[in-house]
Amino acid sequence: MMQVYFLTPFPEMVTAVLSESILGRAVKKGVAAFHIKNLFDYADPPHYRIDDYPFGGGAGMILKPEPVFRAVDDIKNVVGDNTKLRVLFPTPDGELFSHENAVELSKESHLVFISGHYKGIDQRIRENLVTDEVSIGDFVLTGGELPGLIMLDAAIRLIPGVLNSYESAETDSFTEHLLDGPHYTRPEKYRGIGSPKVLLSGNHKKIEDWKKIQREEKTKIRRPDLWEKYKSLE
Ligand code: 6GU
Repeated sequence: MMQVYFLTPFPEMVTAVLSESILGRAVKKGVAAFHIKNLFDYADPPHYRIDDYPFGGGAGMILKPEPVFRAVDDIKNVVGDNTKLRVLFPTPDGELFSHENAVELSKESHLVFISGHYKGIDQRIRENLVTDEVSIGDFVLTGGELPGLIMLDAAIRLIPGVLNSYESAETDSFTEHLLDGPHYTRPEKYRGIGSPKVLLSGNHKKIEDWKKIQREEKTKIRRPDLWEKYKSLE
């Protein structure tokens, strides 16, 4: 079972997502366990501050090292010294997250996500605790919870037994460096708009050829970068 630890000043944000839908089902199935830790619980009394002004000045507040180091100590005390922790810090200055990263994470036994809502986090956290600094794209979000949850969602759905056959990940976009193609269902004709005849032909070879062409054409136009990768592997 994958053990996932989430360190955050806003635990409710994370709980809400992890208890619903397929991620919630992964817990019920015993595939993953989520441990959400409130960073304020690791701050010092009497003020329980987890952020402070940056040394050297500048705009914004910085996440202090103590709450994060203590929370990670807590995790290490539970899992033991011989357990390898993958510690992820979602940040816009990280490496771009991709399907390959999701596949890699889905095979790990212990994941830790650290999220702050500040201008930054103390560099000593990054250099001494974090193993992966990861971004989900070239835009800036208010905190690391949403991107962390996105990475988790992408990884957990790939663990065998999480998805049922109807939700199968095998023909997802990116699995073969091709985007997913179009899908149709009943009714065959809706508001005068028909469905591709080939899909109703019963000719499996023809259907598979058509689906492949659809995926290739879409990828070529929409994602020339993926298309180059796909062609180089063919
Ligand atoms: Cl991982 N974090 C934040 N705060 N903003 C982002 C991001 C991550 N990836 C893109 N924008």
